[in-house]
Amino acid sequence: MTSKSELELFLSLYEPLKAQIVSDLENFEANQEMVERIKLVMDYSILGGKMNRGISVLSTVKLIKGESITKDLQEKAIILGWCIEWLQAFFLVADDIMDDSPMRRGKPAWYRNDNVGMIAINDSFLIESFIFRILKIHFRQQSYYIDLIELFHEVIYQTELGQMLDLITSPTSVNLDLFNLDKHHFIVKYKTSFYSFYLPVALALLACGETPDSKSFDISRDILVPMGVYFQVQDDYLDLYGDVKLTGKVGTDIKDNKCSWLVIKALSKCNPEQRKILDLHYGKKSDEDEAIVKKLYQELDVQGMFLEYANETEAHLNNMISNVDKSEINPQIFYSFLNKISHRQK
Ligand code: GPP
Ligand code: MG
Ligand code: MG
Ligand code: MG
Repeated sequence: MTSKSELELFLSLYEPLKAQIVSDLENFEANQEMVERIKLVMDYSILGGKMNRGISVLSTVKLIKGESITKDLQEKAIILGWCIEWLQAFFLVADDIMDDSPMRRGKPAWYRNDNVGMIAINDSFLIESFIFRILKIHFRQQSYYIDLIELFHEVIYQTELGQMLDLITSPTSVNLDLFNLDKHHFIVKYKTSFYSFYLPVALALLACGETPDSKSFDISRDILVPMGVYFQVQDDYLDLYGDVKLTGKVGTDIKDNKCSWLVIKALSKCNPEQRKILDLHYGKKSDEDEAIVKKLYQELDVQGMFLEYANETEAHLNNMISNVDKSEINPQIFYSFLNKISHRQK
């Protein structure tokens, strides 16, 4: 569990960082209209999420350094955490356009607002740039500045590659033969794991003075990437079975013809008649078609298959963590990530 004071500490830097972005805009001759718009975009798209990714940089730094954490290091960890939250907002604003999603964090997706629409594409680019402005302001003098920049660029590239395969595997003309578990694995590993799970720990390690050639980065990647895959399979599950009041979003995977874990499991179990139903109704835009697919999933007990997968995967991840060499990195870091997502509802 994240202690309240840790969350409060994290939140307390939001307004100061926003103010720094705003004052940095003076260097670019931004007028008042632009400043007001940027504040609005930020508040709308950055706040209101779980903020697990952002807070976890500080929690990880604490687990690495123990009592010896300085005020300066604490602040740096929080700033890096906010950079992940900006990264997440940059991706989500764009992803909701691409996925035609109506809702995000309990509100209309940003692009759905009056006078926004496709301007949201540029807004998402701007949110990405805020990351690099903040890194420049706060980390330019650090020996690991270039490592931070390279890490963000690499993770953004990985995420975009995953997003590309997600999108080209869900064309408007449905062909379920395109889907398989290997493809799904690549998609979710790249579109989610690196930025959501590996990045917070890698940032914490850099802030604590580890160099990228240290074994701790490899150990972290080996555990956090499969954990991120599990997290995205949970997301695929919640897309259909989650409670909107908890997830804050309305699922679109069936209508969007997505290569979701659920459809792959249904395909692996269905008989020829059931396959015909899927061919006919998957990836269609109507609620009726979506309901037919959902009913078929129920017949095939896709939820049962997910539950079995979740139990097995959590056991496997726990086992991997129990084998971590404690002299290289504190395994508590990984237990803490797993605890936050274990059988999650949101
Ligand atoms: C989650 O996919 C992946 C992302 C949000 C990464 C997007 C990457 C870009 C380069 C824009 P998802 O569509 O299943 O997420 P959600 O269910 O939250 O819409
Ligand atoms: Mg989406
Ligand atoms: Mg998507
Ligand atoms: Mg999803």
